[in-house]
Amino acid sequence: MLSVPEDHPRYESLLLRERLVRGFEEGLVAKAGLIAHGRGEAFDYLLGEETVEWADKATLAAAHCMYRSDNPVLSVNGNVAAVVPELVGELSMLGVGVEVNLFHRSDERVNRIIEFLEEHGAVGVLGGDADMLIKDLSHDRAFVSREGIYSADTVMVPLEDGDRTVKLRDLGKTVISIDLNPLSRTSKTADISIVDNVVRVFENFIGYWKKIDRDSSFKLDVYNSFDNEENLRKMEEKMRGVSFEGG
Ligand code: PTJ
Repeated sequence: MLSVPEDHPRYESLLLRERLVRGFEEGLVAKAGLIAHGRGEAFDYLLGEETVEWADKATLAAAHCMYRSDNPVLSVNGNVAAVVPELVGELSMLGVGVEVNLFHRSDERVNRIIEFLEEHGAVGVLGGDADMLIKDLSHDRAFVSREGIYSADTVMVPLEDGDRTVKLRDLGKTVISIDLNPLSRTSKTADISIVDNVVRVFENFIGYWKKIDRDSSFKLDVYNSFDNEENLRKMEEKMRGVSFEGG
Protein backbone atom coordinates (compact mmCIF):
# COMPACT_ATOMS: atom_id res chain seq x y z
CA MET A 1 0.00 0.00 0.00
CA LEU A 2 1.23 3.49 -0.83
CA SER A 3 1.33 5.76 2.18
CA VAL A 4 0.34 9.04 0.46
CA PRO A 5 -3.00 10.43 1.70
CA GLU A 6 -5.33 11.08 -1.24
CA ASP A 7 -6.41 14.50 0.04
CA HIS A 8 -2.86 15.83 0.05
CA PRO A 9 -2.66 18.91 -2.28
CA ARG A 10 0.35 17.44 -4.07
CA TYR A 11 -0.93 13.87 -4.09
CA GLU A 12 0.09 13.06 -7.68
CA SER A 13 3.63 14.32 -7.19
CA LEU A 14 4.09 12.46 -3.91
CA LEU A 15 2.65 9.32 -5.42
CA LEU A 16 5.29 9.45 -8.13
CA ARG A 17 8.02 9.88 -5.54
CA GLU A 18 6.68 6.88 -3.70
CA ARG A 19 6.76 4.84 -6.91
CA LEU A 20 10.35 5.88 -7.50
CA VAL A 21 11.44 4.97 -3.98
CA ARG A 22 9.69 1.65 -4.18
CA GLY A 23 11.22 1.07 -7.60
CA PHE A 24 14.63 1.74 -6.12
CA GLU A 25 14.01 -0.68 -3.25
CA GLU A 26 12.90 -3.33 -5.74
CA GLY A 27 16.00 -2.93 -7.88
CA LEU A 28 14.33 -1.23 -10.87
CA VAL A 29 15.62 2.31 -10.38
CA ALA A 30 19.30 3.35 -10.26
CA LYS A 31 20.50 5.47 -7.32
CA ALA A 32 21.10 8.30 -9.77
CA GLY A 33 17.50 7.89 -10.90
CA LEU A 34 16.30 9.31 -7.58
CA ILE A 35 18.38 12.43 -8.15
CA ALA A 36 17.20 12.73 -11.75
CA HIS A 37 13.60 12.59 -10.56
CA GLY A 38 14.20 15.45 -8.11
CA ARG A 39 15.58 17.54 -10.93
CA GLY A 40 12.50 16.79 -12.98
CA GLU A 41 10.22 17.76 -10.08
CA ALA A 42 11.83 21.21 -9.88
CA PHE A 43 11.16 21.89 -13.57
CA ASP A 44 7.64 20.49 -13.28
CA TYR A 45 6.96 22.91 -10.44
CA LEU A 46 7.77 25.75 -12.85
CA LEU A 47 5.12 24.39 -15.21
CA GLY A 48 2.54 24.31 -12.42
CA GLU A 49 2.69 20.51 -12.74
CA GLU A 50 0.45 20.65 -15.78
CA THR A 51 0.76 20.20 -19.52
CA VAL A 52 1.16 23.57 -21.20
CA GLU A 53 0.10 24.40 -24.76
CA TRP A 54 3.40 23.77 -26.49
CA ALA A 55 4.06 20.52 -24.66
CA ASP A 56 0.66 19.37 -25.80
CA LYS A 57 1.44 20.32 -29.41
CA ALA A 58 4.76 18.49 -29.20
CA THR A 59 3.02 15.38 -27.88
CA LEU A 60 0.50 15.49 -30.72
CA ALA A 61 3.33 15.93 -33.25
CA ALA A 62 5.15 13.00 -31.63
CA ALA A 63 2.04 10.80 -31.89
CA HIS A 64 1.71 11.60 -35.61
CA CYS A 65 5.40 10.99 -36.15
CA MET A 66 5.47 7.64 -34.32
CA TYR A 67 2.19 6.55 -35.91
CA ARG A 68 3.67 7.11 -39.35
CA SER A 69 6.94 5.34 -38.58
CA ASP A 70 7.74 1.80 -39.76
CA ASN A 71 9.43 0.74 -36.55
CA PRO A 72 8.80 3.20 -33.72
CA VAL A 73 10.54 2.24 -30.49
CA LEU A 74 10.22 3.56 -26.96
CA SER A 75 13.42 3.37 -24.94
CA VAL A 76 12.66 2.57 -21.29
CA ASN A 77 14.96 3.16 -18.33
CA GLY A 78 14.56 2.40 -14.65
CA ASN A 79 12.68 5.61 -13.82
CA VAL A 80 10.17 5.24 -16.63
CA ALA A 81 9.50 1.61 -15.74
CA ALA A 82 8.94 2.48 -12.07
CA VAL A 83 6.55 5.41 -12.59
CA VAL A 84 4.46 4.44 -15.61
CA PRO A 85 4.61 0.65 -16.14
CA GLU A 86 0.92 0.40 -17.08
CA LEU A 87 1.23 3.12 -19.72
CA VAL A 88 4.32 1.47 -21.20
CA GLY A 89 2.22 -1.69 -21.36
CA GLU A 90 -0.56 0.16 -23.14
CA LEU A 91 1.88 1.66 -25.65
CA SER A 92 3.27 -1.78 -26.44
CA MET A 93 -0.29 -2.98 -27.11
CA LEU A 94 -0.81 -0.12 -29.56
CA GLY A 95 2.17 -1.27 -31.60
CA VAL A 96 5.03 0.82 -30.24
CA GLY A 97 8.13 -1.32 -29.73
CA VAL A 98 9.45 -1.22 -26.18
CA GLU A 99 13.12 -1.71 -25.38
CA VAL A 100 14.79 -1.53 -21.99
CA ASN A 101 17.97 0.47 -22.38
CA LEU A 102 19.92 1.56 -19.32
CA PHE A 103 22.64 4.03 -18.57
CA HIS A 104 23.67 2.10 -15.45
CA ARG A 105 23.27 -1.27 -17.09
CA SER A 106 23.32 -4.66 -15.41
CA ASP A 107 21.72 -7.77 -16.85
CA GLU A 108 19.99 -8.31 -13.53
CA ARG A 109 18.31 -4.87 -13.61
CA VAL A 110 17.38 -5.19 -17.31
CA ASN A 111 15.68 -8.52 -16.65
CA ARG A 112 13.96 -7.26 -13.53
CA ILE A 113 12.56 -4.28 -15.47
CA ILE A 114 11.39 -6.49 -18.34
CA GLU A 115 9.62 -8.78 -15.89
CA PHE A 116 8.02 -5.79 -14.10
CA LEU A 117 6.77 -4.29 -17.38
CA GLU A 118 5.34 -7.63 -18.46
CA GLU A 119 3.52 -7.92 -15.14
CA HIS A 120 1.93 -4.57 -16.04
CA GLY A 121 0.73 -5.63 -19.46
CA ALA A 122 3.70 -4.94 -21.73
CA VAL A 123 4.25 -7.34 -24.62
CA GLY A 124 7.37 -8.16 -26.61
CA VAL A 125 9.72 -6.11 -24.43
CA LEU A 126 13.21 -6.02 -25.96
CA GLY A 127 16.58 -5.24 -24.44
CA GLY A 128 17.40 -8.50 -22.72
CA ASP A 129 19.35 -9.61 -25.77
CA ALA A 130 21.00 -6.24 -26.70
CA ASP A 131 23.02 -7.91 -29.44
CA MET A 132 24.05 -4.76 -31.34
CA LEU A 133 26.24 -1.80 -30.52
CA ILE A 134 25.83 1.89 -31.35
CA LYS A 135 29.34 2.90 -32.34
CA ASP A 136 31.22 5.75 -30.62
CA LEU A 137 28.95 5.84 -27.62
CA SER A 138 31.15 5.25 -24.63
CA HIS A 139 28.60 4.00 -22.13
CA ASP A 140 26.20 1.14 -21.74
CA ARG A 141 23.33 2.81 -23.59
CA ALA A 142 25.30 1.71 -26.65
CA PHE A 143 24.01 -1.87 -26.21
CA VAL A 144 20.80 -2.16 -28.22
CA SER A 145 18.57 -4.80 -29.67
CA ARG A 146 18.66 -5.55 -33.41
CA GLU A 147 14.87 -5.54 -33.88
CA GLY A 148 14.45 -2.60 -31.54
CA ILE A 149 16.47 0.62 -31.30
CA TYR A 150 19.09 -0.60 -33.78
CA SER A 151 16.63 -0.88 -36.66
CA ALA A 152 14.09 1.72 -35.47
CA ASP A 153 13.33 4.69 -37.70
CA THR A 154 11.94 6.69 -34.76
CA VAL A 155 13.09 6.40 -31.16
CA MET A 156 11.35 8.00 -28.20
CA VAL A 157 13.77 8.72 -25.38
CA PRO A 158 12.25 9.73 -22.04
CA LEU A 159 14.59 11.00 -19.29
CA GLU A 160 17.66 10.62 -21.40
CA ASP A 161 21.14 11.70 -20.43
CA GLY A 162 22.50 13.58 -23.42
CA ASP A 163 24.87 12.23 -26.00
CA ARG A 164 22.81 9.30 -27.28
CA THR A 165 20.30 11.57 -28.97
CA VAL A 166 23.05 12.96 -31.18
CA LYS A 167 24.30 9.46 -32.05
CA LEU A 168 20.81 8.23 -32.88
CA ARG A 169 20.28 11.22 -35.15
CA ASP A 170 23.66 10.62 -36.79
CA LEU A 171 22.35 7.13 -37.62
CA GLY A 172 19.46 8.76 -39.48
CA LYS A 173 16.81 8.12 -36.86
CA THR A 174 14.15 10.58 -35.79
CA VAL A 175 14.42 11.23 -32.06
CA ILE A 176 11.59 12.31 -29.79
CA SER A 177 12.67 13.32 -26.31
CA ILE A 178 10.64 13.64 -23.13
CA ASP A 179 12.52 15.82 -20.68
CA LEU A 180 11.20 18.45 -18.29
CA ASN A 181 14.38 20.44 -18.80
CA PRO A 182 14.10 22.47 -22.04
CA LEU A 183 17.79 23.40 -21.75
CA SER A 184 19.16 19.85 -21.61
CA ARG A 185 21.35 18.59 -24.42
CA THR A 186 18.73 15.96 -25.16
CA SER A 187 15.97 18.57 -25.54
CA LYS A 188 18.22 20.77 -27.63
CA THR A 189 19.17 18.02 -30.07
CA ALA A 190 15.97 15.96 -30.48
CA ASP A 191 13.72 16.37 -33.52
CA ILE A 192 10.67 16.74 -31.30
CA SER A 193 11.30 17.72 -27.68
CA ILE A 194 8.40 17.20 -25.31
CA VAL A 195 8.95 19.31 -22.20
CA ASP A 196 6.49 17.72 -19.83
CA ASN A 197 6.24 15.05 -17.17
CA VAL A 198 6.49 11.59 -18.69
CA VAL A 199 3.31 10.54 -16.87
CA ARG A 200 1.21 13.25 -18.53
CA VAL A 201 3.00 12.78 -21.85
CA PHE A 202 2.18 9.08 -22.08
CA GLU A 203 -1.45 9.66 -21.10
CA ASN A 204 -1.83 12.39 -23.76
CA PHE A 205 0.17 10.47 -26.33
CA ILE A 206 -2.03 7.39 -26.01
CA GLY A 207 -5.17 9.54 -26.37
CA TYR A 208 -3.78 11.21 -29.48
CA TRP A 209 -2.59 7.92 -30.98
CA LYS A 210 -6.11 6.49 -30.68
CA LYS A 211 -7.63 9.59 -32.31
CA ILE A 212 -5.10 9.40 -35.16
CA ASP A 213 -5.84 5.71 -35.54
CA ARG A 214 -9.53 6.58 -36.07
CA ASP A 215 -8.74 9.51 -38.38
CA SER A 216 -5.18 9.87 -39.64
CA SER A 217 -5.77 13.51 -40.57
CA PHE A 218 -6.67 14.46 -36.97
CA LYS A 219 -4.98 17.84 -36.33
CA LEU A 220 -2.39 16.91 -38.93
CA ASP A 221 -1.64 20.62 -39.48
CA VAL A 222 -0.10 20.80 -35.97
CA TYR A 223 2.37 18.09 -36.94
CA ASN A 224 3.09 19.52 -40.38
CA SER A 225 3.79 23.00 -39.07
CA PHE A 226 5.54 21.93 -35.86
CA ASP A 227 8.71 23.92 -35.23
CA ASN A 228 10.88 22.44 -32.50
CA GLU A 229 13.01 25.54 -32.01
CA GLU A 230 9.91 27.60 -31.41
CA ASN A 231 8.61 24.89 -29.09
CA LEU A 232 11.75 25.01 -26.95
CA ARG A 233 11.75 28.80 -26.94
CA LYS A 234 8.13 28.91 -25.77
CA MET A 235 8.77 26.32 -23.07
CA GLU A 236 11.79 28.21 -21.78
CA GLU A 237 9.85 31.50 -21.81
CA LYS A 238 7.05 29.84 -19.90
CA MET A 239 9.42 28.70 -17.17
CA ARG A 240 11.31 31.99 -17.00
CA GLY A 241 8.02 33.87 -16.73
CA VAL A 242 6.97 32.14 -13.52
CA SER A 243 6.25 34.54 -10.72
CA PHE A 244 7.37 33.40 -7.29
CA GLU A 245 5.27 35.99 -5.45
CA GLY A 246 3.13 34.31 -2.89
CA GLY A 247 4.39 30.92 -4.05
O1 PTJ B 1 17.83 3.67 -15.33
P1 PTJ B 1 19.09 4.18 -15.95
O2 PTJ B 1 20.31 3.41 -15.50
O3 PTJ B 1 19.04 4.21 -17.46
O4 PTJ B 1 19.33 5.70 -15.49
C1 PTJ B 1 18.34 6.66 -15.74
C2 PTJ B 1 18.77 8.09 -15.32
C3 PTJ B 1 17.49 8.92 -15.25
C4 PTJ B 1 19.43 8.02 -13.95
C5 PTJ B 1 19.73 8.66 -16.35
O5 PTJ B 1 19.14 8.65 -17.62
C6 PTJ B 1 20.19 10.07 -15.99
O6 PTJ B 1 21.15 10.28 -15.28
O7 PTJ B 1 19.43 11.05 -16.49
P2 PTJ B 1 19.75 12.62 -16.27
O8 PTJ B 1 20.98 13.01 -16.98
O9 PTJ B 1 19.65 12.95 -14.82
O10 PTJ B 1 18.54 13.27 -17.05
C7 PTJ B 1 17.23 13.05 -16.70
C8 PTJ B 1 16.39 14.21 -17.23
O11 PTJ B 1 15.04 13.83 -17.08
C9 PTJ B 1 16.58 15.52 -16.44
O12 PTJ B 1 16.71 16.61 -17.34
C10 PTJ B 1 15.27 15.66 -15.64
O13 PTJ B 1 14.87 17.02 -15.52
C11 PTJ B 1 14.30 14.90 -16.50
N1 PTJ B 1 13.21 14.26 -15.74
C12 PTJ B 1 13.24 13.69 -14.50
N2 PTJ B 1 12.04 13.20 -14.16
C13 PTJ B 1 11.21 13.41 -15.21
C14 PTJ B 1 11.95 14.09 -16.23
N3 PTJ B 1 11.41 14.44 -17.40
C15 PTJ B 1 10.10 14.11 -17.62
N4 PTJ B 1 9.34 13.47 -16.69
C16 PTJ B 1 9.85 13.11 -15.48
N5 PTJ B 1 9.08 12.47 -14.58
